Amino acid sequence: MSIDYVGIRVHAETVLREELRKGDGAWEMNWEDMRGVGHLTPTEHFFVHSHTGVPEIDVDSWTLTLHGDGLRGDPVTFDYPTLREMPSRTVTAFLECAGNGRTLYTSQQNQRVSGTPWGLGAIGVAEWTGTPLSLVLERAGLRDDAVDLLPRGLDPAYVEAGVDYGRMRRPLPVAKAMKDVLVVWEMNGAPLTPAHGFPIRLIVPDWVGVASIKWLGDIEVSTSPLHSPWNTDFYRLFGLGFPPEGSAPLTTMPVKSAFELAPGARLPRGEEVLLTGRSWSGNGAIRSVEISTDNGQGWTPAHLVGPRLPHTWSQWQFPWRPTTRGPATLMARATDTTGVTEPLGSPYNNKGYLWSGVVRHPITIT
Ligand SMILES: Nc1nc2c(c(=O)[nH]1)N[C@H]1C(S)=C(S)[C@@H](COP(=O)(O)O)O[C@H]1N2
Ligand SMILES: [Mo]
Repeated sequence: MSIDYVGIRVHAETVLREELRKGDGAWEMNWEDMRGVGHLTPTEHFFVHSHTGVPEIDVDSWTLTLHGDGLRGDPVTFDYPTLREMPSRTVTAFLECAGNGRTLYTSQQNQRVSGTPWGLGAIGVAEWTGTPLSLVLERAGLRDDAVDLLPRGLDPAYVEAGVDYGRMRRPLPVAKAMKDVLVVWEMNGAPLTPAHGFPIRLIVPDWVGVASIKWLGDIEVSTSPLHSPWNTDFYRLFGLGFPPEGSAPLTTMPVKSAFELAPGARLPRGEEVLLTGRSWSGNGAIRSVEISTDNGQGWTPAHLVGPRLPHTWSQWQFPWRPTTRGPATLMARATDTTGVTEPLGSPYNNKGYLWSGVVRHPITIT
């Protein structure tokens, strides 16, 4: 089924699946659905994380306004056709929620955390097409002494426990904005779907997903540091071992690995299976991946296939013949080009952000 949405045909499923599964505007990718699929996550499988609801935006009257003391002059407004005529770039990049893997704090470390109960599927890789934010900022008259931006979404205000936090907005340093942030209108070769931010969103490569503001409406440009609840109250590490105000605001996503296999999958004894999966890191490309089928006693290199590039995942394969019936645990650990390897555990923080430990993937040999 498809429906007409402000002149663009999209799968109704893409809009409606937001209501499904995790509730609360959260929809998770199933890792087993990525097996045999190629490098990109098909849009209909891509995870969705929306804090309030999907705004209905009329693209003909939609505009993006840049304003603030970090501009040389008055506010500058861009409409949709103007943006789309700017020089464009297509980048393959992962987008991952800061809370991806949150349930592992509880299942593997017996710790209590709060937030959307993601497994490992709050990640996807897409081809994003848009114009560099640096060009938009230059056209708007960016001052040399501007330090922070505050991109803001057009979705309704976020209200939690009776507190109105206002519309989604998270400070973004000018240095990151000038480096590699894209003002995006296409995902996997098609206009953004409503769930993923139509008509325009940011993509902030390698950083926590919350930085990639959807349904972009305006950007404050400032010569002094900016704050919003999304870099003060949320998206910092809180808990024992962290200062009362939390860690520094979260930026880069840590290295992770996942099998393209359902948790609890059943594999036949004595038959060779090709285990497949993907590893990624916000620090850079993946250098190597190792697999353990015996609870982490022995580790054997997996075979990396396809591109090994920064900002995206690397796919890998590992042929394996299980020999003993019963429950078993598969583990994969990757090392990125900065030399960081997934440790066995992840440092606790009470909102369960930035899971970074090796995942114990339960299976049964039959
Ligand atoms: N305006 C707006 N932007 C947003 C959000 C939101 O709720 N509103 N959610 C953020 C979070 S927490 C994540 S993880 C990503 C998810 O993007 P996706 O739904 O396209 O996968 O969007 C980010 N951008
Ligand atoms: Mo998120």
